[in-house]
Amino acid sequence: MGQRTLEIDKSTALLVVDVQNDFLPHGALAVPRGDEVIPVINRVAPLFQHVVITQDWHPAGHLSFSSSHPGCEDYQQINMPYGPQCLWPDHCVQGSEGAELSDALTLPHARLILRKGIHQAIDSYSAFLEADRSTSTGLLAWLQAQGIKQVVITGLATDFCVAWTAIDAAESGLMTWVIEDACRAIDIEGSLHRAKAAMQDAGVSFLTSCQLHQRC
Ligand code: VGL
Ligand code: ZN
Repeated sequence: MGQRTLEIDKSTALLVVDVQNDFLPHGALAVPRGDEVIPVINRVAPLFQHVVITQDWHPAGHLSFSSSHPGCEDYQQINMPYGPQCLWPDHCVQGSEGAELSDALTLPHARLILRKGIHQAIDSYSAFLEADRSTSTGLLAWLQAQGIKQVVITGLATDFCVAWTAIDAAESGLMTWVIEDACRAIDIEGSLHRAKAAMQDAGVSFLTSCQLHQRC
């Protein structure tokens, strides 16, 4: 089986997914060891001409919050009109400190900060398509307008926003890579294992940051 190698060129974009205070240690929806992705992302970002940052950005009272469903608990699954939805602690509320990007990120050349999950009644793990699977964020059109054909994905969380973003990218025809050591997972009830299998099925490729630097 031929191992693909990543060549970073002007048609390649780095996506930095949801590296926000609420997903970091002590945050409202802390991803275990989520802070460890930051130095890796800071190290690889200068290799890319195009950098896009995403930001989970929910209105207060968002329907993905368990607090919006009396009697429900965090991490419980409920049925929404668009399908199953995991309920989360309140997180990444628009304008809150928890919703801010980590100030330890150094990405001065990033060109686009895309906010997602902005509709009260629709979640959006993916940076491309919201959870109703039909509302577009506009990211694909933006990338296409820049001539982007390949995306390299980093950030939080591997099993939710990174995975859904990677799967939608691959299914949109973009060559899609995930830098494994630049991501960390929430991992509830086998979610990481399922997400990795789904990414593989969609044709997503995996690599490590040291392969990318060609120093290992
Ligand atoms: C995320 C759960 C809820 C993520 C966002 O960024 O992976 N996970 N909202
Ligand atoms: Zn969210």
